Amino acid sequence: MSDTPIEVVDNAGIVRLTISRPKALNALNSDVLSELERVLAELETRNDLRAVLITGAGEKSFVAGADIAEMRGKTPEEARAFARQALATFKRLETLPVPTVALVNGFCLGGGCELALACDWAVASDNAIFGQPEVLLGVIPGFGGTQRLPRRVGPAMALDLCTTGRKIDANEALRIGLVNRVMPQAELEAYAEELTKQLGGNGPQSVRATKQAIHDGMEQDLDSALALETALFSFCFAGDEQTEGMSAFVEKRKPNF
Ligand code: CO8
Repeated sequence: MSDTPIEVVDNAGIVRLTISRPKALNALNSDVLSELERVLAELETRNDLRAVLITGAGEKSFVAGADIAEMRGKTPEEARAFARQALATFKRLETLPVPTVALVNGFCLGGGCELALACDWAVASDNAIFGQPEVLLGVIPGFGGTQRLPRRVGPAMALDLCTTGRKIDANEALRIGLVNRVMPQAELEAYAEELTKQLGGNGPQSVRATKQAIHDGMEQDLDSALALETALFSFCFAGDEQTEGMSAFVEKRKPNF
């Protein structure tokens, strides 16, 4: 087990974060959340950031939830503070200006599923297990699950998962739109590397603008959101990236972003 609960590997702006508490199946305790928030606060200031991938150490678990042992004795006030700490951290992840990818092996439960929901992409191995089992513990999802899950999979399926606490496999997660891709475990790493390379290789300004248009637009009425799209679309014509992308097409070569 590493000394720090978050391992950071930076490959020219494509950053891989690994939550590393394998003995507790990478469960999120206050230390992990504080460290994750610190790392994300640094990343959000970086202009050279291209894509962020987040995963859990080992092949058995992405994140098996919030740390139940730590939560067990909390008062309502302490529980609120813990939930707020996680919500603030996940918001930082969600609003990073670049694409974020949850790379899910094994258990992705409770706060782990909520962590994946705060990412733009989720790619899972065929051994992945998803669920919001909080009702089995006498609580409800507290790290955004009651709000991000229905936005991702619709209210009927979110109510199904959150009120039964049942676990679903990777293929059901794919079918309901909780994840984007499912891979045999042996192929997942190579796929995720290829995906982040592809995301990182596209025009960084246009990728950031796309994320902003979709995320911010989803919070607005349609006319305002379309106006936002137009503003961001025209903004793309103010930099070098559009000139390079369109010139490369006309000159029958690959763009150099
Ligand atoms: N918290 C703390 N420790 C955990 C957790 C967890 N969420 N999950 C697993 N562990 C620990 C186990 O206690 C065990 O430790 P030890 O070896 O010291 O006994 C170790 O990880 C290995 O786990 P198991 O022996 O249980 O492994 P199995 O393969 O038998 O089972 C499971 C794996 C099915 C994943 C099982 O561990 C399990 O059910 N874990 C709990 C899953 C869960 O309920 N997650 C949701 C937690 S609640 C939540 O996330 C709510 C978020 C919002 C909170 C709001 C804050 C106030």
